[in-house]
Amino acid sequence: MDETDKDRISILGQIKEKLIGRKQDWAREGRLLTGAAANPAQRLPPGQREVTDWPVLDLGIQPEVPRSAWRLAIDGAVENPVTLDWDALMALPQQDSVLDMHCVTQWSRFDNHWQGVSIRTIVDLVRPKPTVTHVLFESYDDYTTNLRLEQFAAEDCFLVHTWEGKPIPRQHGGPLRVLVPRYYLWKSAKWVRRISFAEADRQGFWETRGYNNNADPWLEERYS
Ligand SMILES: Nc1nc2c(c(=O)[nH]1)N[C@H]1C(S)=C(S)[C@@H](COP(=O)(O)O)O[C@H]1N2
Ligand SMILES: [Mo]
Repeated sequence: MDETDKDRISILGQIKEKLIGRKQDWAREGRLLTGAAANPAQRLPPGQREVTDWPVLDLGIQPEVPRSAWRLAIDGAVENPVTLDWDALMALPQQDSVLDMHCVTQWSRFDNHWQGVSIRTIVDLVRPKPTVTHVLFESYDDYTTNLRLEQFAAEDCFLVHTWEGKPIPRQHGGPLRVLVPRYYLWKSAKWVRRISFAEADRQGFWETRGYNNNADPWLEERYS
């Protein structure tokens, strides 16, 4: 491998059309719904079970993004759009957090130790205009997902690069992924390459395929 190969972004794998179709069927059929909402004080949301491994879920494509080639654009309706490279990301204040994950396929994983940059830091850096209502994420595998601004600007939302003291592995979205722990995990974009602040909502990959736009696990907002 020469210098240029080492610094190149490669896209490994193939889109799993069958798996995507099956998940769309689940949404159409309302699979896995218990019909019982719960208070977030109950740690395990309704219809979920705790796992101790960490399942991998994606569209079948796992981009390999070397840190040297990694860039994150944060733009849209903001006063100060930026494109971060790895050094610029690491120069921002770094924080530790311990947060749970809840996947719509029914697994929840507790007490994950993360390191990364708080979304509060990102918001202070780019300064969204007062008219911003939504955020759209775009990833190196062309995955997209969307949130309302107040879901994303919550104090438990982070851009994370380290899990349990080690770099987040490629299959889980390394070098950098979003973590929005209060909502189903499809809202947490892996391999994120662009975060755009917007004055209108634009639905993402699963949101346009029958999955709930809000995605609160305690309200069992699995499907739309
Ligand atoms: N870029 C990207 N992010 C993604 C996905 C994806 O396919 N591509 N899948 C989502 C879904 S459906 C889930 S459940 C979680 C899974 O994260 P994990 O593989 O680290 O468990 O990532 C979310 N973020
Ligand atoms: Mo998922």
